Amino acid sequence: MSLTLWHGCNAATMRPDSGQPYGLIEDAALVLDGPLLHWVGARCDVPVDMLAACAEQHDGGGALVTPGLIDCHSHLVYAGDRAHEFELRLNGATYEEISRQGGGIAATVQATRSASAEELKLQSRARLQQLMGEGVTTLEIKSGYGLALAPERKMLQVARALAQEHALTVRCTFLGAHALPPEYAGRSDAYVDEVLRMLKKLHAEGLVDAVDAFCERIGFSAAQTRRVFEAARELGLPVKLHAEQLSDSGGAQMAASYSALSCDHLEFLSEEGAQAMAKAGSVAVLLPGAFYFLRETRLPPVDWLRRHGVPMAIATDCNPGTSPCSSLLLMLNMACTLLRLTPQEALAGVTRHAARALGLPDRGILAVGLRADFVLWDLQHPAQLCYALGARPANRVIFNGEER
Ligand code: DI6
Ligand code: FE
Repeated sequence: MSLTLWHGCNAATMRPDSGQPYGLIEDAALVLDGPLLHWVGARCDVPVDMLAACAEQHDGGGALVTPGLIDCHSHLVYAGDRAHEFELRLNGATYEEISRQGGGIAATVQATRSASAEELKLQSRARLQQLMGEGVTTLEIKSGYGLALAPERKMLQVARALAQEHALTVRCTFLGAHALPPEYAGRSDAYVDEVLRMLKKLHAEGLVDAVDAFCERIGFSAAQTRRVFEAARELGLPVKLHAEQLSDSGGAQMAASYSALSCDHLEFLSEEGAQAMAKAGSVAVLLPGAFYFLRETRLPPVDWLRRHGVPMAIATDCNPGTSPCSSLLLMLNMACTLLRLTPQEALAGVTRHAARALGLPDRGILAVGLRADFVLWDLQHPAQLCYALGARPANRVIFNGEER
């Protein structure tokens, strides 16, 4: 057995059971067996025979180690941007007015449909590499700017191709029920029929890891969302939901009844919704970028989520309309300043709880038997990751046991 030792570091393991804030271990050692963590603890406690079996040794130089960061909600694959719309909004137009005039999601759908796969990949790659530069090792990417079979397939294929070309894990979520495409105007139930057909085909092609929907006044009703979830259940796919972002439509309770991995946004979540999520084990994914960019004033009910023990994750929601952002570290800061999470909660939100929001129990904390995905930061304390605005602390990333 050939092992690898990483030492000379302080490890924020993010283990909830360690009794230390951030699961912190000072002067830590991590022993890797290939792509997996074989031993994690204080340097002075590494068993002597194990140390002798470590063919390779790396000195972290006093770095702070965290689990690889996980962005569990993004719409990273899209074409074009909506800076013009941003300008219109600042000149007084509302998000809903713009979308009625053919802007909004429809504008990105048009741009994404007309882009070649190569062009779409090129534009998306820049965003993906920005996330990777901040220590992201697992990323969720949703479809939902194609809204027809061929362009939805193109988006998911681009997401899979990006995963092939980079050292990170990408999970692909089918979001066919994101918006009503113009050719189905006034026929939303017929479009949901089409969503079900697309889902079956794209799943058969191996392009779908989970299913999402936008349950909202300007999206799909709870009844329509149910149909999508029923289809996902038949295929054995987990579900998640854009819920209670602009109004309370009871989406969270409904999603919880399908044991949703997560409910996301949640500014208008009711206490009953929070209780239902707790019971189902669904994660609350909070998206401070969209909250900020839309200048929302209604905060997600963090106190209820805490009280009922709903795990909270934080993600970028990277998308051209409501969160044009590819910085997960900035989201950590905003989760603290805007949503009032503690730095420890925020960091759990991009590690342990984000892993759970993706149904990936093999990562998100530094513990024996889990993946060796971790980041060595040139920092002294984990709160520094949440504190600085727009900083990108120097880091080295170990993915799947190897430095990338
Ligand atoms: N909620 C959002 O905030 C984004 N999608 C969604 O379901 C908005 C996407 C866009 O405006 O392009
Ligand atoms: Fe989103």
